[in-house]
Amino acid sequence: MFCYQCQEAAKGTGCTIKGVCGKPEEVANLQDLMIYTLKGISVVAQEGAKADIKFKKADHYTMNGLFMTITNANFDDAMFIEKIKEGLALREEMKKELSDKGVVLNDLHDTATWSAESDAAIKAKADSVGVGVLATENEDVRSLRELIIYGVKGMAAYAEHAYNLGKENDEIYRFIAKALVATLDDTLSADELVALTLETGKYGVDVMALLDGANTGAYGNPEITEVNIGVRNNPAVLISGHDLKDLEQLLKQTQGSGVDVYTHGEMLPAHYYPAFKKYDNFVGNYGNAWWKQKEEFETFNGPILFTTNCIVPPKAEHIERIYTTGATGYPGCKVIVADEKGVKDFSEVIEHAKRLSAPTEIETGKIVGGFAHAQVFALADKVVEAVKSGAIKKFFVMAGCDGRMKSRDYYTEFAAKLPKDTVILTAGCAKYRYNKLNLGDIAGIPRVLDAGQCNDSYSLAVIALKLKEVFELNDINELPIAYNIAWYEQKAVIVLLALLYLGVKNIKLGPTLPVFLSPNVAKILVETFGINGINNVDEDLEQFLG
Ligand code: FSO
Ligand code: SF4
Repeated sequence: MFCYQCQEAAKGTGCTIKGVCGKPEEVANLQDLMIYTLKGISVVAQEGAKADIKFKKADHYTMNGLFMTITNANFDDAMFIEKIKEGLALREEMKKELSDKGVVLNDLHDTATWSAESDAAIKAKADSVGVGVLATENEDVRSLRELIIYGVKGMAAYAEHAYNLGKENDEIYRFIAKALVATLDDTLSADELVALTLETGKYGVDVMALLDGANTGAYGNPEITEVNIGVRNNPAVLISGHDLKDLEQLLKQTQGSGVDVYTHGEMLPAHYYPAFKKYDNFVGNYGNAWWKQKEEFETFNGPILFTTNCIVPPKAEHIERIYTTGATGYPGCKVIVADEKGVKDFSEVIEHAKRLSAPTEIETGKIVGGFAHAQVFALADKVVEAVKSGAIKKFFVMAGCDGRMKSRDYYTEFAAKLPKDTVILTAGCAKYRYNKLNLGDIAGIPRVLDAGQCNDSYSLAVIALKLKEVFELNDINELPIAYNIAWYEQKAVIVLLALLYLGVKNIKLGPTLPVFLSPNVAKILVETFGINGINNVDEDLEQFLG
């Protein structure tokens, strides 16, 4: 195996024996074969596109397959083998349809022609492509190809949440296919791949806008909300991940059952949506960011439902109360599959909760959030006034991911040391590094404004663009907004590319720069966009405020 797609890649170079995330070699290789298969399907889909033939099934298959390979989403080798078999059959169906319509397919790449009947043959193929990343010898080309693939993985994840709410954008699917095929093209120059990277960012903006519209269209605009972090004395289900449609179905099905529902990790912002407030068993948020789940699942006592990453390989005794759905999976954990109408039956999870104890309290109190674009626009007068009067000197966008590395203590320290006339704009699980610090408020505006999940970084961009308009500036970079972003996995990659596409400069990215950036590609990002790594809190504060 060779994997270097996340911030925790071993030794700052890549995982080669087993993932730091817990991904075994066999699964890593199958994930690479999954991507290989998706490239082949995209090759055929592209041929179809030339003849104006669309393959809706392939669009959805590709979206889900990409999502399954995101860090901490799916550790189940059997699920990958099934999915790959499904993909090979789909690819052959697509070819048949094309040939029936008179499209001649010549000289197809191996990704579009390989086949395997048995599980053993699939595993053998997986082992042969399992270091596929390194097969691209030129390190700059490899770096750009992988940067594009990781961006597209994040894009697919967001597209799938929107799709679950009935919202799609065919152009996004077309781009995903185009991008995957481009990573097979040895004739593309580094400059062309750089251009494609920026184009990935454009579709990153589009997909986040699509998901924002899907979420707010279905559940209303997030509004200022106090979220309880304590517990009640009923049995309960803990729901994690980002999928609001899954949450809605769980809430409906738990009504009147005596079972409560709590959010974990990235599901916290669900509390900000008006539509979920009517459920009186939707009690609060339990615990912190994804990487603390082992301890927190121990004390939660009830069943846990994963709707997306981040899954940490569970303790053996927790496996029987962990359920997965959507793109997620872990060997031994029950999978809840949707029917053709997208309906999921969570009765087994709810019945399971009834047999177990109520959660053990680990903290008490409340956290405040709900500052997505509409809520901030509603407060715009107050915010603009505070900036004009000098009460707010600067905003710090501290969006992104949390992670287990000690070096991330930096973000807690940075938030705590920020001058009192600054405001943090956050989104994603990065917020858990400082959302319980009680940083106070400025004239009634909390000093930590949480817009929501990592995809709601879109809101932060919309807010910045609005402020640019209000202050009549020519460039988004003239605003008193600084960017100190933490990344972990591939959704953060698409968020970053989206910000670059919108023209945001001088982003500080940490706790370490992606190891998949070759020195030359990193240099381009530094020179073109001013991207830079973190140093230490005091020096960085001086650089930002100086
Ligand atoms: Fe966090 Fe995990 Fe949302 Fe990521 S839960 S790390 S960027 O999956 O998706 O912010
Ligand atoms: Fe390593 Fe990250 Fe890949 Fe897991 S996802 S194998 S931790 S680089």
